[in-house]
Amino acid sequence: MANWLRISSRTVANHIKKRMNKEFMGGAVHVNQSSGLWWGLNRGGPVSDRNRRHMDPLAWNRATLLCVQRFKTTLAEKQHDSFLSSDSDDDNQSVDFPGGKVSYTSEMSFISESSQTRVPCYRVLEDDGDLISDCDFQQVSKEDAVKMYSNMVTLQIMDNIFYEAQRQGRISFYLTSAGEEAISIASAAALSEQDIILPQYREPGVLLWRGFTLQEFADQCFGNKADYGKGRQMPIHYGSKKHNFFTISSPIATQLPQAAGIAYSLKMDNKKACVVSYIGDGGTSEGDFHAGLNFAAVMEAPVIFFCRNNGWAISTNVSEQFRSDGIVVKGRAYGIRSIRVDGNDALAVYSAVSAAREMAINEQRPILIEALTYRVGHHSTSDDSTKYRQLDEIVYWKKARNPVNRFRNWVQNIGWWSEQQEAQLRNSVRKQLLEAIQVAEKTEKPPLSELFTDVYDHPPSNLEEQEKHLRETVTRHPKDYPSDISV
Ligand SMILES: Cc1ncc(C[n+]2csc(CCOP(=O)(O)OP(=O)(O)O)c2C)c(N)n1
Ligand SMILES: [Mg+2]
Repeated sequence: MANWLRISSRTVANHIKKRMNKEFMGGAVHVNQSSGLWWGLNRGGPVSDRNRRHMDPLAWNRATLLCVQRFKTTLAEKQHDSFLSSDSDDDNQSVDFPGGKVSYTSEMSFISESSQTRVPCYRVLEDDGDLISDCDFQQVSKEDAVKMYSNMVTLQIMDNIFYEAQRQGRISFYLTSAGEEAISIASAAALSEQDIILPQYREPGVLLWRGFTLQEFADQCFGNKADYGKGRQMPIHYGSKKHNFFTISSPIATQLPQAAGIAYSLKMDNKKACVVSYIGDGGTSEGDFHAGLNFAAVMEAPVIFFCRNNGWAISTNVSEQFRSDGIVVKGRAYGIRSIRVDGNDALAVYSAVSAAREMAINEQRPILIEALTYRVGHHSTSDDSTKYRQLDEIVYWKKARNPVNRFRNWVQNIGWWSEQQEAQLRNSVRKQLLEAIQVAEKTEKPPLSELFTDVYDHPPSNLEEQEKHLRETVTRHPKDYPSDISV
């Protein structure tokens, strides 16, 4: 990660193209150009039809049946019977414990803390957008590919404009998806609207894909009376019942055990849908990450845990966050099928999520996806990331490994996108956003009374006291509060 940008981004991209080992935060990872599925490795061999262009998740599932095992608790009486009757060689090699039979060994050997090679990273597109030959991927329709790319550009412009609005003091806070646009949008594209989303906070792209309007984003960020949260949450805490998108909650990882529970309810109702819960690399250090994965595995709940490993948890680098080979290896510890994917490759993310969704629903099981990527922006508007990381590192990811440029090259190379469309899209989105911001800014704030509703049926006396106190304060210091708040 040293000499980041002494050479031009194009040179860097070409240089990288020639290398099989890609740099991600936390070390180099071998890039797997075929199926690359971690669970694929478990079943004892590569995909037989290497030229297969269109993935057939069901066929893959059939191929994995051998490794789908659940260790059964041994009944005491069975243990006793087998102890009395057993004389086969096989039985001499293994021994029963609660949880099932295990083989034994007289050799004292500890399991190594890591394997010799890192789990490979599945990718479909080269850094310059060229399709890797002979790779397995889920074909995307022209309509969806154009929508994916248009949404990525929209997200970029939305981030720039809202970020500037925060710098101008018009909104109190903002957080961008820069560098991670492919993750939220390509994963959303691979899902059905019925799938339930439990986000962390860097996934507005999922909402964009599902049709949340720029006005709805602006209303939430400005906390006006059109905001579904009634102005009670910080900006970027979006939520939409209509789009099956749970409202973002600031405490990290709380969404994971909730996701396991919601997925279990889908299972009980025999729904053909799954839950998708996003989490950052930092979030995996929370107890809720482990509780969520364990619950989902034991209950065989149809949930995709999608970890965006972007190298940083605010100022904490992944090397200080965990000692393991990232997140993907943690799946196996919980009995969860897992894959590592290049999060800056929209086609790889789309393909992996499509396959994961099929498996989660058809086999009723959780799946873990670790997407390797990089947070190009500051953590939020409350952060200055140049205080703890090199500027040339940021520039390298922004230019040489940019997921939006990479996908654009692909759609443009196959003739689905043009320079003219690009210019039109950028102009139109920018105009729509500026209008949305103006409308949101002018829209009244929710009445003060709304601050105290929707939690208690009958508000307790201390809350009533606080409400009275707040009204008095606003009346006494009108200059310190927005003039359009009705007291
Ligand atoms: C339970 C909890 N602990 C700490 C925080 C403060 N906090 C907010 S974001 C963050 C870092 C999260 O990093 P990561 O999960 O990698 O997500 P990223 O910001 O990189 O997308 C922390 C520690 C919090 N919100 N909740
Ligand atoms: Mg992170």
